Amino acid sequence: MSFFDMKLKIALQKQGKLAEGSIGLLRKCGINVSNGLGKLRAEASDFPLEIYFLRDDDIPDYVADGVADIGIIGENVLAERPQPVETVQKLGFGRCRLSIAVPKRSGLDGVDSLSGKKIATSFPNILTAYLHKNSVVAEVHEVNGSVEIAPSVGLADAVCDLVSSGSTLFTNGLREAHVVMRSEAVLISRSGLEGGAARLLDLLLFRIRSVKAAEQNKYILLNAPAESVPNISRLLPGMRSPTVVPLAESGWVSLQSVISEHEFWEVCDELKKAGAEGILVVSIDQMIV
Ligand code: PRT
Ligand code: ZN
Repeated sequence: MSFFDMKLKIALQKQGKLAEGSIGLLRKCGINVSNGLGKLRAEASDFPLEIYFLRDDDIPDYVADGVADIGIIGENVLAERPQPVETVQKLGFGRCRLSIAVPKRSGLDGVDSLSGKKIATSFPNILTAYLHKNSVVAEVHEVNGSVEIAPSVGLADAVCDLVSSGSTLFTNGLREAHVVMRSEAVLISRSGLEGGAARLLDLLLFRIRSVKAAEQNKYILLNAPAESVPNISRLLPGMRSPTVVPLAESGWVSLQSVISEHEFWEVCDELKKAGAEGILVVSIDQMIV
């Protein structure tokens, strides 16, 4: 098969917390996927990509076995059940933490207080390693799903589960006591991917990194007196240096640059003190660095 007939095969979660973010990321990379209801396989129209929709837990197996070349999963899945795959890129969505939570009025608190207790979890390996590291001997009770109800039905004293907003814990009368690990969505690939698939992965990674760089940065435009350009340039160095264009009103310029989102708020006051006016901050779609 020639390089031009090849397709990179990616495994994505069919339904759940990562499904929307995964398709959304591809869309931002200019790759559109029609995920018809109930479909298990789809093709992208504008990139040589074949998509398999699977349960998230099955994705590392499919990638390790070579059925798919790459996949998107939460880091927690691999941490629980390591597989011979490589993590090639953190993706910045699907952020959550795996935490030990205890009933609000249980009196349980420090890690030591878990000694001899029963903890329900879908992540027995990660939890066992965490307890071992903290020299705590507790009973790890594996459950699949609805972990948060285990204490109220008398199945366990505490839970170890994924948390994002914390509202599930709250509504079940639980309090987050210890963060065991933090996780986000990652792109994984089969170890030793080579040939056409490796080249297509490089092309895809280039797009993903451009999208991620763009998400972390803003395009900024402002007006300022010409004499303040050196000062403002120091605050907004941009990718090389800011663009400076004269305004129709003499003695004034428009200054344009790129700045990381969090830095913007840090320098905003200083920009104003340096004489900046009419500051516009604009989102960037792609950023080729
Ligand atoms: O059917 P399939 O097996 O594919 O789905 P699943 O039910 O196993 O997975 P899913 O969709 O729940 O999670 C997929 C991945 O999303 C996880 O492996 C994590 O990496 C990531 N992720 C991010 C989360 C959450 N946030 C999350 N909040 N996974 C699960 N949750 C659940 C958590 O288990 C709890 O029930 O959401 C609830 C807590 O949410 P909050 O907002 O109330 O704290
Ligand atoms: Zn799952």
